[in-house]
Amino acid sequence: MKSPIEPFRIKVVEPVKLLDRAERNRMIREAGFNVFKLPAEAIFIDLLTDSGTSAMSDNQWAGMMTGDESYAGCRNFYHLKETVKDIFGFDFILPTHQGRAAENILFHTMAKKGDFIPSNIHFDTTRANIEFIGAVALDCVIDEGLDPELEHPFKGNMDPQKLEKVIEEHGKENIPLVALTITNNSGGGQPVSMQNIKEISQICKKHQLKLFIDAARFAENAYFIKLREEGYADKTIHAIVKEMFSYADGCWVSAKKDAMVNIGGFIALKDGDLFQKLQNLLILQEGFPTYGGLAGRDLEAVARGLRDVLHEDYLKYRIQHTAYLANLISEAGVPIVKPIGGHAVYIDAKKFLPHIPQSKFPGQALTVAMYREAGIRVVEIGSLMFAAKDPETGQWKYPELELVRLAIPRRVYTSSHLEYVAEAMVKIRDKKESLKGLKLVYEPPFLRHFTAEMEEID
Ligand code: P70
Repeated sequence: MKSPIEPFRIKVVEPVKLLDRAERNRMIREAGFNVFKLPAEAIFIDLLTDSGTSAMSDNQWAGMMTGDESYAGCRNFYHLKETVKDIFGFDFILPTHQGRAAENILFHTMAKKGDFIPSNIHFDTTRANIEFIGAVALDCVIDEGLDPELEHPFKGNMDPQKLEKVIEEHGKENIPLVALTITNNSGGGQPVSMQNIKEISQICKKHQLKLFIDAARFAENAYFIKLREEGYADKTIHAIVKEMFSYADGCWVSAKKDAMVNIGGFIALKDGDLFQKLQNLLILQEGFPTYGGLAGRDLEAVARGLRDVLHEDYLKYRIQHTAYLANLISEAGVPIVKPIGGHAVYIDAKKFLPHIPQSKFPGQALTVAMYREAGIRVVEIGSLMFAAKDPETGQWKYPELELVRLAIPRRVYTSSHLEYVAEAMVKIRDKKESLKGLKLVYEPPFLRHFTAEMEEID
């Protein structure tokens, strides 16, 4: 496969350095085998996340200089509000400092202890915010979405029958909202089809339930609809996005992904009464409603990033760039989630390292190996992130998928960086039997992957 051509040129560069093997070994030990605890300067290629790590365009940087830092009513807020209305169709917007702050405000306002919130698959911060208030986060993705090898164009889809069953079992009065994560990050960055958004929306309307979209990667999802869904090939991304959100009551966005900023987020919605209620908590926790935890300049960068990401030449390159790495890894015989998602390549660690059981964190073992081998930082999305103790039986429950994610920051790495990553994967493949499992020596009560510490098991 040919490497895709970047539809931009590089104006600013940032040096990166590869530490030698002995130093990398020391660093990963000192970090408790948790890559979140590594200093970024000890990393050569950072594929930990595509969140907040993208390169802003010259247009976004120019916009930063037009930041109006007034406490109330800054012009950049109005620019963002207009942009959101034009792209997503929502009248009301509440800026937040990032996605999880939006989740916190939304769920604290709308949900209570004992409620149920269905989604295709909740992302970890969403799940944690829901569970923190004593509500239950339910995943209703289609069965195909849980099989890493199965090819399906829209593996992020929610199963309408599973949703109907949840509504019947728990009662619509206990469901404050239905969520849809697009693209479905925890399921391999897989898209949700327009047809599915429409169908889920119809079920919600039938039961008078609100539908909210977790829209961090909305543009990548729209591009997949254009590529894969009948009737959308000739539509603009802008038109596809508008239609996607026309079926929802609102959305929350971590702007650190497709809006291509280093920090930012927002909630956008149709309902003015709900907006008023959300605003109260926003003021308490984030800031005045026209800045919500961000500087005026940050709001401007979000507004411009939302426009940048709609460019089709960019999205074409973005999806091909991810596919380029995925194909190199797959051709080397390393099992990956298929079809290839938008923002990342996901390796099936359960299949790749069958000698390490989930109780010994095979995904994390591979993550540690990537750093040791080549100074590459990736992230485990498996038992370290999601395994939970059943409160009744005390037994550990392990997630179906044990993945390692190689997330690709937007407009940051070239194809030769990706080739280096694939070469490192080949070296690990050749000695994979020697990789060791891990045990936890410290774990916090929630979102444990961020701060847990581990030891290798001999
Ligand atoms: C990621 C980051 C954040 C996220 C998301 C979706 C679909 C909400 C949020 C929260 C988080 C992460 C994971 C591993 C390593 C580093 C960072 N996703 N919804 O990389 O948004 O981060 O702005 O609070 O994907 O996928 P925010």
